[in-house]
Amino acid sequence: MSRHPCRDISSDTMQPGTPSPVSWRQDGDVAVVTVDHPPVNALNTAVRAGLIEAFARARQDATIAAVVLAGAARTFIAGADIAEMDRPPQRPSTLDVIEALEQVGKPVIAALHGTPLGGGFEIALACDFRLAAPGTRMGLPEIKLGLIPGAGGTQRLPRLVGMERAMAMILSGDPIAAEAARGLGLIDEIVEGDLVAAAIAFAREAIAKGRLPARARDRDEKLASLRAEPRKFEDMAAAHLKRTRGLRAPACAVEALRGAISLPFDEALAREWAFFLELRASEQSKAQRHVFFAEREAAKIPDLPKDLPRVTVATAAVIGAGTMGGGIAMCFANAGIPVTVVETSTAALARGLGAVEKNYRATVARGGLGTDDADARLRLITGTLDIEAVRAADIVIEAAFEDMRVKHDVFGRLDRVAKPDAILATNTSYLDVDAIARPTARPQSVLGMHFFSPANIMRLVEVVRGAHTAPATLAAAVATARRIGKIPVVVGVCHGFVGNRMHRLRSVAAERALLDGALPQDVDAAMTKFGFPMGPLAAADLAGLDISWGMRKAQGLRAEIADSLCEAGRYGQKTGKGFYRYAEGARTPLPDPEVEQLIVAASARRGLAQRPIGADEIVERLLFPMINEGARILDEGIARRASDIDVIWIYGYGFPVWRGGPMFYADSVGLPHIVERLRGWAAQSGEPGDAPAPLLTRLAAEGRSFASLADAAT
Ligand code: 3H9
Repeated sequence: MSRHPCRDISSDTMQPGTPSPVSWRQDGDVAVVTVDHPPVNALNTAVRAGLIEAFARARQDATIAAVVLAGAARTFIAGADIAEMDRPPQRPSTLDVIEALEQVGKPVIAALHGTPLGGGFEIALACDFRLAAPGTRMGLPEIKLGLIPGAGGTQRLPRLVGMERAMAMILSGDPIAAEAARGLGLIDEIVEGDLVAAAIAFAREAIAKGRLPARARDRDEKLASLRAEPRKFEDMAAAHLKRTRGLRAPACAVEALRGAISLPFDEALAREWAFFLELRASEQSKAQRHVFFAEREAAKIPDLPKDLPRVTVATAAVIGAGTMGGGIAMCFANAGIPVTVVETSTAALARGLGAVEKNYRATVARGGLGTDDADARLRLITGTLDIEAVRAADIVIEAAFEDMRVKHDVFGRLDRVAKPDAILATNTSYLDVDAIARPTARPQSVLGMHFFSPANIMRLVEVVRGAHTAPATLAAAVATARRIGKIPVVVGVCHGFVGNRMHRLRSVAAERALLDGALPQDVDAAMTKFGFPMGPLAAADLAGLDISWGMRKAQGLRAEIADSLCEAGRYGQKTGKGFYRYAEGARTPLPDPEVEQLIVAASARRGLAQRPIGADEIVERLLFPMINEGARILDEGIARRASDIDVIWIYGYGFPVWRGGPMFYADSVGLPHIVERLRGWAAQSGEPGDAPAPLLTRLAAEGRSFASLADAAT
């Protein structure tokens, strides 16, 4: 009878005649079991069934004395099949696989390469020995999907490396390199050359020695002392849980880990499994799984010809050494690509490069980078006042002042000096990319690459495809963005593209909520409770209110409250006053009675009656108009997929990943509810722009969701 606790899940039989993704070959008395299920050997039902069959055969076959378990092609097993998780769990489970493995009764050696992750790493932890190829990165990333390890990871890992390391690995989800794993005793040997051949040789030695090490489940030496000092566990857990507000998985991970010191192994395993099933069915994990696939989908541009030449960027140039230009230059240097920064004055160049150096030194001081690494990166960044220096660059990113005349001047010069096949990108956040391309004789080489601030940290890049951008330029820009560690999302040309266009609607809605009676601290508290790391008004204070004021003035627009604040010299944190006040040198927003008076006066001028507004209403009022704009953006083909909009908001604007992004969130709320609310507000305001967008109305009426939409054209 099955020893583990997942007996209740339904059983699935493999389609007869389907070739198994798990192969078996014999090298003398060593069985080599190989998982071959591209692209990453994910543990789907067929892989699990194949592994159980192979382990049973190894147990029964008297000619077999040891087993090597390996992965074909690019990696060992990279975890459970995430795509299967939207369906009910199927037997056999990964726990069944591990039970079969532990019953082999002969040495089982895991031959690890690529990314042994999640369930794949958990299987490896149950093996008797683990060898790894150099460069292997292994770990338990389940937390990033709103899950916890469900196949013994929370029990075997602390037994092998101690609770402190195990908790850090499980709660961060970050993988560790083979060398670090070797240091922790997780890996027996790092093997250069033919990994499987080395594992077979290792197996022969193990057979010759005749004795197996204690299995991970039976080891206790790394946990015994912690049992005597339970306070230590609580302190570790509290430190990890400090920053996980709103998330269920980290709390479950801690509880499952607690089982490793408070319960017998099998009971703790049952508890881990129960948490895993709870999380697997949770809205938070569904949202995070959606984001996992959305992020990968966003990089796909289906209408590009398949046979485009591969462009490799060897050198880059950035025009402008301001905050954005410096940050973008760091992205290239961090990826090992030499980059030239062009400025117009010695002072601006010195200031910009000085800021970059300060940034690297701060990272070194925090322990995030070695001094040698920082120096090497700094050496890759060269400053110049001579635009001729871009001649060698494969990509030029313009990060100059947001003014069309400045952009025209820069692109006119770039056209004269850049090499013929260089990518010419603008980092504009709002301006028309087609207009920016106009002074060049090569609009096919021009596009937008909109980085987010701070550019060296934020992962999003909106890649803006102009009317004349050539497919090869677009593909090369997307590939370059990925190479420098960014998440590129292709968008079309419109004012503010996707992110800032929706963001403007949220700012307008926040203004309206203030005019109707909410206080800045109410708005921000509602949005941080929803899951944003910072409220929109505190974030506006941080960015500087004068920037959007300037833009509104240029467009003849007015924001009653934000403009009144600027007129009173309150530009945000930089002046110590904005929507909030700030103590000298401090960044904590403090409610300010002066602002309250200013809001009441603005509201009275408009003849509005103020009333208290609850947190739920604030969230709806700020998010639903944004979602409505997202529907228009989709309808116009500015974004290709609803999920692309989700990726933009998660990686560019701090939308909580466990809500899945605004469009996924809209689907989870229900589109009819959003349409009803928008209709109500539009009736009150009388503004036609507040009415529900045609696409949103149609989907709601048809009982459909944003997720049901096929690709739109970008
Ligand atoms: C788990 O294991 C729970 C356990 O505790 C079990 C409990 C019982 N499933 O990222 P890439 C696809 S939870 C399905 O572009 P890379 C991906 O969608 C799981 N599909 O490549 C993409 O498809 P497409 C724990 C997966 O080289 C293609 O593979 N494991 C999975 O940049 C290539 O992916 C994880 O969380 C999967 N597990 O990075 C690992 N993984 O080409 C998640 C990938 O159609 N995966 N795909 O777009 C990763 O972190 C990265 O994909 C990996 C490769 C590092 C493996």
